[in-house]
Amino acid sequence: MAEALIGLGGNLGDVRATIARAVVMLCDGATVRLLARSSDYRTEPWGVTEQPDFVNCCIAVETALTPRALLTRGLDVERRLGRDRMAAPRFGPRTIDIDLLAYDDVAIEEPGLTLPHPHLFERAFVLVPLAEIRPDWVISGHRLQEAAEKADRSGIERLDRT
Ligand code: PH2
Ligand code: MG
Ligand code: MG
Repeated sequence: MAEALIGLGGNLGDVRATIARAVVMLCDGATVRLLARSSDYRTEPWGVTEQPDFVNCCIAVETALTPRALLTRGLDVERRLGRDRMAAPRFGPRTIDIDLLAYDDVAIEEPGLTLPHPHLFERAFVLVPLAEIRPDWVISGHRLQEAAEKADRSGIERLDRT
């Protein structure tokens, strides 16, 4: 069994409800088991700033799937929740985005799958929820708690439970 960190986010529709459904669909309890789930956060859009705010969260899972199979499961859940990759520009609005962020201490560079996620440390909307659930996890020599403290947290607001 491996442990993986997954980021979820979106900014179209009822995102908190969509994220909740995505977590259930990802974690079947057999090959993927939910270990921890962060709070939801309202986050200012990064990359393309002229779009609605996002909601982001992160989960930690225990899994028997390979990194590639876990990625494929995430893409499949995105599709089943109505995400149309053809319709959306890069960094643009989306109903749901599911990103595989880390998988044990595996390093992979393949088409469509880079681990750890290459832009993790640039993105407070990923670091802050990750540090909430896995403060002591070390990625590329950085403890997540310290990385989150260094990140620019302006525009990141923790949301109360629904
Ligand atoms: N995802 C993007 C682009 N910009 N900004 C925030 N705040 N949250 C995201 O999840 C996000 C983003 C593309 O994946
Ligand atoms: Mg993303
Ligand atoms: Mg993605």
